[in-house]
Amino acid sequence: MRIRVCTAGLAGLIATAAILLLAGANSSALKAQQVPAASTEVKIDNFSFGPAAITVAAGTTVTWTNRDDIPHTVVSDDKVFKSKVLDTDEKFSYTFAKPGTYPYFCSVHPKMTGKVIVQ
Ligand SMILES: [Cu+2]
Repeated sequence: MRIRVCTAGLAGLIATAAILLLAGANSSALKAQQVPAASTEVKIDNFSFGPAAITVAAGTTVTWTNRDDIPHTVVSDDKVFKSKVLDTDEKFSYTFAKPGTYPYFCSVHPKMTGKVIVQ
């Protein structure tokens, strides 16, 4: 599952790069436009967040999906975001507007930790 997500993210980056290259010398107008809102996924499986640490651009929406057969939560150390208890296949999303480092954990299993770095 992690590989599929990473591949999708890479494909998006390649597509973006290709568009910028195709735009050529007159790319300034294109660059002035905002890139569509990005999103990325974190899987919760086997009592861990995968990837445990991700780096995203400001404005990115991160979606956590519980692939475990155990309930988990996604709770920011600094109380920036807090999911309800996620049962199997339930999701939680949060959009990171501001740059910073956002450590988080599972309140059911506090040894489960991860972080989102927003640039
Ligand atoms: Cu948990």
